[in-house]
Amino acid sequence: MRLILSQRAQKLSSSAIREILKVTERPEIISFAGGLPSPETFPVERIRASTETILNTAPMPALQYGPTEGYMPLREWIAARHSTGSLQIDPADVLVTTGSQQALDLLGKVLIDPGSRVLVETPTYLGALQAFSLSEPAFASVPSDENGVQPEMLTPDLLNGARFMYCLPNFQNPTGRRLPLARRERLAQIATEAGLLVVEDDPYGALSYTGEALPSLHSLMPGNVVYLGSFSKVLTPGLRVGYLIAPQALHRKLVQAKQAADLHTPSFTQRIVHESVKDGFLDGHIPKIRQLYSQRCEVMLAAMREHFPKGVTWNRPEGGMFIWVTLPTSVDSSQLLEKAIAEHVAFVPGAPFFANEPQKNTMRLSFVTVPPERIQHGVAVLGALLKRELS
Ligand code: N5F
Repeated sequence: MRLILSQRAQKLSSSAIREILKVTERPEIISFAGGLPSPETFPVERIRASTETILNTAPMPALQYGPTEGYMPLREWIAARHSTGSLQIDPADVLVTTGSQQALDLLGKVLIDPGSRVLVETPTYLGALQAFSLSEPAFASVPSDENGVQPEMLTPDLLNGARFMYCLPNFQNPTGRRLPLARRERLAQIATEAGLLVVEDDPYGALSYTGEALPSLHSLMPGNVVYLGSFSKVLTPGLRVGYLIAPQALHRKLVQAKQAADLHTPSFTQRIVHESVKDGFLDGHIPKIRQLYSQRCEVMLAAMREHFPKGVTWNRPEGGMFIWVTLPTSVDSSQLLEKAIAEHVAFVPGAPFFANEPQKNTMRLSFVTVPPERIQHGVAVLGALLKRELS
């Protein structure tokens, strides 16, 4: 066979996370690598009951092909969930996707030409960089600090010709940071004035440890935003149900791209999600997830204070699943990872999260799937390793 790959395929590379996940499947490894939600939070009984109800009451449509746009009762539920006093969302603007990862893929396909400027945070979710990269954009990194993207840095030069800006305002992957209200408002003002489309990716928004939420960019400038949501981090990722909310002109194109990609997200899993959430289940369930994650976050922060040497810094997340660590510039975290894996601890090196100019001395730690004693042990191992590196 003569295999001639497209130029696009030749440029493809594997997600650093997915590669590391292969290693971390080994039971002896303490993994701070995956952005996997904690399986302890999966509502197995609820999903079993929903599945039975569906198979008893509506087996045929659940097992049949369905519309590309998604299962209408679920679209209605999503629209109602994201409507606020001032913002009423039309279910027609909702598109159910196969995880929000698919929304990223579809957006790349319909918005990016080779060389198109796409604005991203520094750093940003590597799965989005991977999805957009297939369409060969020119990424422009918007300067960001520990509070997130800096709207004032969106100069006319940077905005010029940008197809969209990809933004993660809540408990960002990979840094765990949350964009303060004043920056959200300023960003909304600048984007509206410039006519800039903003892609707001929000899988972690519900996981605020105190439960207190900030207004979404979508609510501040609905005409300018595509909002991406997901059931992965509040219900279960294995059902692969996410969604986007987009203005109609863009929505139509995304539907066409999805027709080509997978016809529709499985009828069965959409109905399981809907049956599980329709009676307010998440309002009781999400606080349990928040409590577990905030406890584990505290355990990791305390262990880091105890074991990490001087010169290593990190943030204190107010929600979500990640802590972002900055090491002295002499340490390359991908080399550190090899040594850590030899000692049965894994994390994700920071470099792949940068679209340009990777900061190799950074790493992402996820604390949510690891029980407290193993968090303490894993952090102690990393701390000892770092002390050796820096001595
Ligand atoms: O909705 P879903 O499950 O497709 O989630 C995709 C996604 C979209 N946007 C952001 C910001 C995300 O963090 C994710 C999921 N991220 C996980 C991570 O670790 O970064 C995915 C890890 C799971 C894996 O690659 O197996």
